[in-house]
Amino acid sequence: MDYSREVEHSNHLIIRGREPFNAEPKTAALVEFNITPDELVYCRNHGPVEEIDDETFRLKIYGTPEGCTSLSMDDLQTKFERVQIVAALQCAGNRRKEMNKIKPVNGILWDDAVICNVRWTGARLRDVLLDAGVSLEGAAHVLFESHITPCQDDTYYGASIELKKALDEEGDVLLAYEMNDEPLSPDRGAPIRLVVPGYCGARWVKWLDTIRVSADESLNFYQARDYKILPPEVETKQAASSLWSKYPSMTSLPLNSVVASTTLTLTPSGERMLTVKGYATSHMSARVENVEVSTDNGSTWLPARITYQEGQWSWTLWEAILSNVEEHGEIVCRAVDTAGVIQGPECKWNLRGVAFNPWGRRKW
Ligand SMILES: Nc1nc2c(c(=O)[nH]1)N[C@H]1C(S)=C(S)[C@@H](COP(=O)(O)O)O[C@H]1N2
Ligand SMILES: [Mo]
Repeated sequence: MDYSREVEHSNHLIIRGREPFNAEPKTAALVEFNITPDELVYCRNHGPVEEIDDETFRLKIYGTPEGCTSLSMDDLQTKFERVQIVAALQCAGNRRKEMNKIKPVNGILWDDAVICNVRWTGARLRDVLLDAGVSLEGAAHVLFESHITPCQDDTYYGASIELKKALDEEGDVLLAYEMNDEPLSPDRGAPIRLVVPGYCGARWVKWLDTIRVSADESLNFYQARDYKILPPEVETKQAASSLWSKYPSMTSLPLNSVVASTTLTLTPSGERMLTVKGYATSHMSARVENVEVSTDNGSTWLPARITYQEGQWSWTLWEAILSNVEEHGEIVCRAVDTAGVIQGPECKWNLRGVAFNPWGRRKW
């Protein structure tokens, strides 16, 4: 693959791979911001990151009365309502390094910072599909493709979501052209990236150039033969090869929480205080309602204070201040959602190391 036109990346990230460029920030730095600044947003790529000329760029939409319609960036930015939403973007492989300790998994050994929370601006996918007059007869899925840049495992990067999510007025699926009120950077998929609030990062196609509707899901590698939770007994790539089609592709990630930082301080009277910070995310069917922490491995829990949550799709930031703690110990955290689901202490192993969500843990 040709990486000669690769753009420069943020130097605030820990590099997990150079070609393709894969990197994440330090988790402790990440949770200091409600809205993640661009230089702390992780980069997850299956191919080179290139700069696309947005003057000549056109987004193709198939299935219109003409067969295919194409939109320029100007069309997208002026003909459709400009919609802004705050949404967390999280890679399905977040926390993979921890799952790898149970038994080796396939994939980049990500720590727990392959997540960000930013403000996206763009046109609603719904508005664009309806305006283009796409025939929805027999359709159940919307397919997204990026042919502009190459990728590792297929001839193009592709994904799909259910038509229902795409057309849902509250689904907030966007064709985004700005992040944090700035035009998208090449790293974020400029000029257009799909934003699917509540779904794992793999569906948020960057450098999006083609949209179509279909009765079936995308057959692209990243939809059909990756990003799936295989049962624990599937232990090798070879065993997995004939099984991918039997398991559903991932949509929303499960309830999760992570301890991002611990700071020990001494009060004037010599008492040790521990400040603990972290983030939590929920499955899209609910919101994080509260987060609890424990210094005795879950025998007793104390409530953390939620310091940030915004709209329907943001992450949740939390903080807990514990007094009179030992000099060293381990803090664990768990999230509870509005549907009453409590994050559990363990999570089953799976070959691709996705959706890892046991209690968060950090030693101090
Ligand atoms: N075209 C394209 N889109 C893509 C990818 C990719 O490799 N190519 N990676 C996906 C994955 S797995 C994730 S987690 C997110 C990462 O987005 P980011 O690099 O902006 O953080 O983009 C998704 N969209
Ligand atoms: Mo991902």
